[in-house]
Amino acid sequence: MADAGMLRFHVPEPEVRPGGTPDFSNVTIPKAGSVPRPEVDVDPRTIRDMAFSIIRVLNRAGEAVGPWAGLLTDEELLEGLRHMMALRTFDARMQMAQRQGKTSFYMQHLGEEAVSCAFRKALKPGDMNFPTYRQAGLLIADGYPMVAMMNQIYSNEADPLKGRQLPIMYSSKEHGFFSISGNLATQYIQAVGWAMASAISNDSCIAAAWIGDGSTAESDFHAALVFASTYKAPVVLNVVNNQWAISTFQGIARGGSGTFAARGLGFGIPSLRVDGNDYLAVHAVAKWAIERARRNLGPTLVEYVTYRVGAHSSSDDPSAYRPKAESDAWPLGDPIIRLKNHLIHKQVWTEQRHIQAEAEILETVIAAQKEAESHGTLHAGGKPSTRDMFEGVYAETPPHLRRQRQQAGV
Ligand SMILES: Cc1ncc(C[n+]2csc(CCOP(=O)(O)OP(=O)(O)O)c2C)c(N)n1
Ligand SMILES: [Mg+2]
Repeated sequence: MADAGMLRFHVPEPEVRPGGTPDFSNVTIPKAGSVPRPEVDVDPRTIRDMAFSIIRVLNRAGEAVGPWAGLLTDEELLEGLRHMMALRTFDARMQMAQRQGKTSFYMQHLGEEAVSCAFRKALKPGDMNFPTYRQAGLLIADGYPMVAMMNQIYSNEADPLKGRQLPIMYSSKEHGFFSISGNLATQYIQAVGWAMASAISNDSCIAAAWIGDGSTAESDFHAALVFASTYKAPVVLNVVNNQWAISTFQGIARGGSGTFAARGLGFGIPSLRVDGNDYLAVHAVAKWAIERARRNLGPTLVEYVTYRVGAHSSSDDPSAYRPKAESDAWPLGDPIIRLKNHLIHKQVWTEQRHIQAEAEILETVIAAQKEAESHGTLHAGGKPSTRDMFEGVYAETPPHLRRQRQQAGV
């Protein structure tokens, strides 16, 4: 039969599978400092190529170079390093707590710490994030107590969310962290709506939407872009491309668009790609996008190019779908090591002080964990009251819930 009559469709496949040799030669990495920094009121049509490049500040020698460098003081950089180290240590302890049965579920940020930690420092109090489950750095870098996060993970008697949410789905209005939803992408359109509401009420607070590469396949992502571009909403549209969506590689959700940032171009939204493992670059690009929102210049789409080094969650085993050494081959390195090397290069940090800081941070995290565990863990100690299930949900309890509450005797 003639080939012309045979219809086909295409299923993208990752370059390498378990057992193969990791290969990222298809990921083009521009030199640090090589991407220009346009004015924030630039005509979006003139910067379309930025959706296909990668803004980078830290070079291999640990120097900060180019037009996006120089925004942070040494003190701010040292603080950033501590935030990322704290998040990594917190993750390791909580992952272990999950294995010990103290919580049912955990999700790590390994390799992606710079994205949420650096972005938070570019925001102002009152700004609102609409995060996914992989942005706990927004809380840590804003000084939200680790004990409160652990109480939530343990669903114990001090859980601020009273056991109503899956572990790690934090919520804190005071810290600009909107309740996480397990239904992926719903938060993206909510962020745009919140930003529009902020403008309607003549406020000065902006919104930040967060989504993973895989979840951009959802309709909500596209609907959010329509609203954001049409109404020039004061929102930053963040896409964290960590190469994987559980076992699905990023090529599936990206499809033919070349990059995730390029998705914004069809909407006339300025769209940038940034090295997600470069604390300085993430912060600089976040500042640029946030200033655009604050100055009523409209939305910006930012793709953070990073790599999910850990498993998707405590329920996942990545050795089933990708080579074990793939993370070692990732060409953008590790965000903590890169910032550490930069600070050592600047002579404001040493290997010795780094080791000491690791020990101090571990001690702080263990102390927080002890305190949280004194309020209970999944199967032991204090629990939220059954009563909490009925309270704080409706202004007036509907009759069927009143009946259920009576039956439960609470
Ligand atoms: C609407 C919806 N579809 C599917 C899922 C199941 N699910 C949970 S996480 C996930 C992968 C998301 O990947 P990505 O958006 O790349 O974020 P990452 O986990 O890599 O940070 C999927 C498919 C879900 N929670 N919600
Ligand atoms: Mg992903």
